[in-house]
Amino acid sequence: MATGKQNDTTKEASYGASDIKILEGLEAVRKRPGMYIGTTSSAGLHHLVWEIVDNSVDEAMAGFCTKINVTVHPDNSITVEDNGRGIPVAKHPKRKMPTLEVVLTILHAGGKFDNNAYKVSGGLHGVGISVVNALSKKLVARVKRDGGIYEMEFARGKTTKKMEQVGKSKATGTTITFWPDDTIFETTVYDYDTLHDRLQETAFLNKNLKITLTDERELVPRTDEFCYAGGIVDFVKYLNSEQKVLERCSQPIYIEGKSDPDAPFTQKGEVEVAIQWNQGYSEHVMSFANDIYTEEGGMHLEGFRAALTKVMNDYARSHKLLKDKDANLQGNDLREGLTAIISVKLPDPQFEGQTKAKLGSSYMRTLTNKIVSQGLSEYFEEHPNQAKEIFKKANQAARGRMAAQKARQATRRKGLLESASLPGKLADCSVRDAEMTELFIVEGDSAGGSAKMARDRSIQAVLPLRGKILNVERVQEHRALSSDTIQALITAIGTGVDQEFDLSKARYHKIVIMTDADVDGAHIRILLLTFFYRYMRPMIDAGYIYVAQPPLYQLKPKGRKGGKYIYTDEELALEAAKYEDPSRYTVQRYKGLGEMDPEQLWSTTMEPKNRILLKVTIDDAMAAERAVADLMGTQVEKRKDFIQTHAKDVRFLDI
Ligand code: 0RA
Repeated sequence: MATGKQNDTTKEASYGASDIKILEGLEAVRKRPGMYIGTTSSAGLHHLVWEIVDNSVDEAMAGFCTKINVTVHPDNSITVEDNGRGIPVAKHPKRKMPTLEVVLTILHAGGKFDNNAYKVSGGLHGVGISVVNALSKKLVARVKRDGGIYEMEFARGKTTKKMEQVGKSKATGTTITFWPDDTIFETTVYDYDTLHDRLQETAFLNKNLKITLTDERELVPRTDEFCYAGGIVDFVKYLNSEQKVLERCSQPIYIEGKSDPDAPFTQKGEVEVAIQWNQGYSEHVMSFANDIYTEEGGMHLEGFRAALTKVMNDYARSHKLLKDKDANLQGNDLREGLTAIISVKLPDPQFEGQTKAKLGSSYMRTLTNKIVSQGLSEYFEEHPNQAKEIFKKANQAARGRMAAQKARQATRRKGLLESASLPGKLADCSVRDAEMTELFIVEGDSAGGSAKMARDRSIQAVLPLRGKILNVERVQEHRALSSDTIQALITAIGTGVDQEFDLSKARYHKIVIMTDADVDGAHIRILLLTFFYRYMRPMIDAGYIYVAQPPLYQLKPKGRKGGKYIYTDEELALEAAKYEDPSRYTVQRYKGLGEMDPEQLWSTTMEPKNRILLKVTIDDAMAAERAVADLMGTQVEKRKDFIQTHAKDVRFLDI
């Protein structure tokens, strides 16, 4: 085990507490992978790719790299190739081995030896590429640098082939191929969409950086190429691509700025913001620090919001654009239909919060506020026509807010949002302990009838919904809340919504969405999920929302009673293959819950010991927000299309 620091540059000093890790070898990583990559699940498997790519992106941020290629090979090994400077190959002054070997075999030596101002891997992720090496059953590194091509191989963090020169080249760059260790990871199968979305996001955040993703596991390899000359402006356009934007505002507002040139290291930073309003009602603001998605927001987001509210109220007042001269527009009014990306860079970002996804560096609030305030006032002064349209929307939002407040007060007076008067349609259960009880939300009266007969009435309640529920993304809050179906839902659940939401008042700890396995069922499910996402998000966070899985088929052997329930098409193929001869069995397809008798519905879908429930979690906020917008936005045709083609696919809420 090494003592003291791995290298003696000043940069390492800023790692502070994490210096302790330097004392450990790669064995520690293999013993406790979770400490280094969070988890050994699929998320951890993908983390290996981010770790390498982040290093390549650092090269790009420092101005040395323009291209990153990521390839998934048929055996789920991964190659990441970049045209950066290449990992140094010269002998390391302290360690008497090639620097390449140091970087790959010694923990935390991944931190660059130079002084790039901003690093992706400088923050919470930056465990170093040695961690990828430790968790790979094999890794091959190939470096072009100093006129040569060099290669070196490892297995589970140990050198298996010393570095050797294998050719000559005037180019520079690094190519890492690794085979994740299947004795460590729960799965070694890479998910294309996960790689796609993250790499696309990285490309948006790094203007003109060209990233390609190739999947060689397909018969015909699939390739996607991401390169955005507009950077985060293109990101905002992309997020709004399924929405109608304000008519005169087809070009997002772009603002950038940086700290004073003489600011000390601890106060340095750059801020980039892109803003565009659409005609919808929800807010889609995403913030990043050094390319890391700050899901919990933080100082940069606070600075942005404060600037937006202040500048817009000042402008509106001085240009007589306020409907009510005395009342300010509230932040919420200004952010209705707002899509924005806030991307900041800083040398030593501090992350805090539950998932370390909140930027804590407080000077970034002041800096972001200052830069956004200046940029936004300039924009409004120079674009009075756009300003008029934006403020018209904000005034409408303010009016909607006041109407919603009235509607809520009225409903509260009627006691509708309280659990006092439960909806007539609800067949409640007898047990009152919410931890034990379940509410089945069922599509249609007939399936509702079956479910009521089938259920265990002590702990299972049933709420049939008539017809489609309102698309809450497309209407303002006061309309959503005055819909009968939605009121029934809110009342039955008991928590209230929005500011009044109170998780402890939930009348059931399992809310089970049970819809038909067809396009209409999928549509209703998506609408319900959108409702929960917008108005009762803590229910999702608490793990209270589920989707039932009714069987799609029943396969019956000829001449025998009973049969096997089948839940997926893959399973059907597997089961049918056991018979070979199609004349020996029949397949019944269940199109709707109503086709099952109560006994069948109970044993296949509702009975706790047999059923399959899928828990709804929000894993990827970007995918969720985007899918909700895609599906629920103002463009009806696209929505129909999407629902037809993705009828069974509700992965956007990572079910
Ligand atoms: C150590 C030092 C330098 C660059 C790198 C590592 C480096 C690592 C990776 C991982 C993937 N691609 C990479 N590219 C570069 C600085 C090199 C210099 O000062 O010339």
